[in-house]
Parts: sequence; C-alpha cells; structure tokens
Amino acid sequence: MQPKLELISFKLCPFVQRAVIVLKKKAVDFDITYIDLNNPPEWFKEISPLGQVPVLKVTTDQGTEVLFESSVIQEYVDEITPPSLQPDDPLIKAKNRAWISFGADILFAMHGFITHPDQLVCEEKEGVIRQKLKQLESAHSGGDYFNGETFNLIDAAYAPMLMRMSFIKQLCGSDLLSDTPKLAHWSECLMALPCVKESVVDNLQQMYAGMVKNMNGHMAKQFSDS
Ligand SMILES: N[C@@H](CCC(=O)N[C@@H](CS)C(=O)NCC(=O)O)C(=O)O
Repeated sequence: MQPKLELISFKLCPFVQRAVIVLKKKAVDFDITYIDLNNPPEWFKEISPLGQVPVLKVTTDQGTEVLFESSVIQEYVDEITPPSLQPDDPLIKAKNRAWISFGADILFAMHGFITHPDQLVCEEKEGVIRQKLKQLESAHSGGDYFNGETFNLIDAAYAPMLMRMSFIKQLCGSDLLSDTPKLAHWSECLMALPCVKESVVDNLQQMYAGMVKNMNGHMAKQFSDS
C-alpha cells in the first residue's frame, strides 16, 4: 500500500519546492499544508526537529512518521515510486548528492544578496554567488539537464534556485547567470517543465517581491514597479 503523504510547506520556501517538484514529476498523490513560518503553529514545533520546512508526514498501517531535510524527502519519494530519478552509476549519484548540498549554500548567499541593507555587502554576496555558479557550471554536462538529457533528482533540487534567479532578473535586472551559459540553458529547460511550473503557488513572484521589499534591503530599491 502506498503511504499517505502530507507535506508541510511555507509558500516561499525553495527547499519545500524541491520536494514538490519530485512529487509532481512522479505524479504522487499528496496533501500540502501551508504554515506561516513567522508564526508557526504549536503542532509544527512539536513535529519538526529543526523548526524548518519541509516536513513530510508519512502515514502507513504502522502509524505516522515524520521526515525532514529536503534532500532526504526527495530521495524517499523517489525510492517509493520507481523508476528512479537517480543516476544508476553510484559515483555519479554520489557526486549529484554533493552538488545538491552545494546548492543550499548558493540559496543562502542569494537570500543575503537580495535582502541585505548594505550595498557593499550585496556586491560581496553577488561575487560569492557568481563564483559558486562558475564552480557549478564546471560540473554541469552542458545538456538540457545536469547529467545530460535525463531529468534527475539534482534537477529538481536546483530548479527552485534558478526560478528565484529569474525573479531577481525580472525584478531588478540583475542577471546572475550571465557568466554561466550552461546554467542559463539549464534554467530555460527546467522552467519550461510542468512539474516545475506547478510546484509553486500562482503568485510566487509577487510574494517573493513582497518579501524582499518588506526586508527593505539594498536590492529592493533597484526593483522595477512591474
Ligand atoms: N537544510 C534544510 C533547509 C530548510 C530551510 O532552511 N527551511 C527554511 C524555510 S525556506 C526554514 O524552515 N526556516 C525556518 C527556520 O530556520 O527557523 C532542507 O534542505 O530542508
């Protein structure tokens, strides 16, 4: 029997989106419960060991278990719904895991870049992001997807970051992918996929712009009004 899945989400969270993309790609039935991370409910504090989303509640005949950490949730969903989205070769699979972890650092640097009040700090963060993207570019196949022409878990893991980079480009004209053509092509391919398009709420870009404006950082001042 397929377990019943409930994903605990915050609409703006890129790590939740990693899990949603895999669930959509695999056409898995799941419920999604949104919480306000700024005012999390008591039940969430009790079940989330790190106080973070995503959390996946998995209910089977044996009871309910809680999974946390987006990469673990991605792998679990993949494993219970064959065929796998992981590369067959253990070495490539391990390398993909390492680069998925690397992606979290870029997401954290992006958050600093887009919200910090100080222009110099933003420029420094942009430099860090561009440097990391060049490293990622050197590991990328140059195909439509990270490993070539097949969509793997690593593509689901990076799509949320690339989507936010496209928001940043549209909102303030800053093209973080301008030095990395392989990543720019990858982004176009991923953004065209239904599992990526359907992994977020319809107004995510406006919500993202609103969040950044509220934090009142230097980059928010560069936003066009569109
Ligand atoms: N390593 C975690 C990171 C998840 C994460 O940072 N989630 C953020 C929202 S995007 C969160 O829950 N933040 C609340 C907090 O840290 O208190 C994962 O990959 O799942």
